[in-house]
Amino acid sequence: MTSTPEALHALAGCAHRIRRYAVRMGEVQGQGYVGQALGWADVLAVAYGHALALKPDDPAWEGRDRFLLSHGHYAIAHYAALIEAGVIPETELETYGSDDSRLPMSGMASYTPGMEISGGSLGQGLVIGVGMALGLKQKRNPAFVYNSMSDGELDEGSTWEAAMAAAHYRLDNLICLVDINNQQADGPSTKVLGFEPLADKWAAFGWHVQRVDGNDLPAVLAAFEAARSLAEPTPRVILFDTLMGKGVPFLEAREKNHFIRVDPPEWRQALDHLDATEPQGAAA
Ligand SMILES: Cc1ncc(C[n+]2csc(CCOP(=O)(O)OP(=O)(O)O)c2C)c(N)n1
Ligand SMILES: [Mg+2]
Repeated sequence: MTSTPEALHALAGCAHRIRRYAVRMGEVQGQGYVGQALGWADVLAVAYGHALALKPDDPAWEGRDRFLLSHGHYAIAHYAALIEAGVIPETELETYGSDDSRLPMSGMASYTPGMEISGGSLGQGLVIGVGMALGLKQKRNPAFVYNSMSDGELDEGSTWEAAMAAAHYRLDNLICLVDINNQQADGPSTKVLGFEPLADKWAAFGWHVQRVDGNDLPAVLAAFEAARSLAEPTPRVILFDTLMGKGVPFLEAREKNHFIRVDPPEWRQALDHLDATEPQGAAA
């Protein structure tokens, strides 16, 4: 896909619907990790609306690209993307977080089609991703492994052990996507444990690095394309600077967005804000 106006318009529609599905799941439970979903929606739109090889009717298809949700608390964002991709029916979002639902509050591989790993304990995705990427290479399977992770997971030693191993094994089929929203449960990520200069750190670990605005769709699309087409035998990381709550002004303005609990009418207001800026023809 080239970044034609039509292609970008289609991706903007994907991102809009992903945001809407996430807010509706927040409304179902009255709370949730909705700010992350709004901030990460543009990256998910490019992943699920363009980059990933998958068969919605056969989520376990051997040739699929693997998308690992390392930050399991972003489940709401991932469910929204799986609905957009046609893996999960839209009506199922009404069950979000309830007993017997396939959509529990944290990502669980055994519950949800299209969920490759169980999350919750942060810093595990890249470790698993290294093993998967190595295994795919040994089987001569050309699929990519995408590890989706948060900036809080940069504080985990396991992330950097895995980064070192990925470069050692020359895993050019591994693409790590990091959400730099500069937020954690305990405050701004850079105040919890400083990680800059982040691009230099990944480069020093032997990775091909890009850092882009994760809410700028053309930039996100270009970064995915560059990561996929690179000829060098190195793993690739894309550092995305994002804004939590993106698209809903009263959420964007909140200082703490790690876990959102708002009054019932505010979920409707959030949907109204999204719809007011909806790309034409993007309605679900
Ligand atoms: C190994 C581990 N340590 C601590 C936690 C508790 N915890 C849950 S979410 C979170 C914040 C992590 O930062 P990030 O994912 O960047 O937060 P967000 O951007 O979603 O606000 C923490 C510390 C955990 N889930 N796993
Ligand atoms: Mg964060």
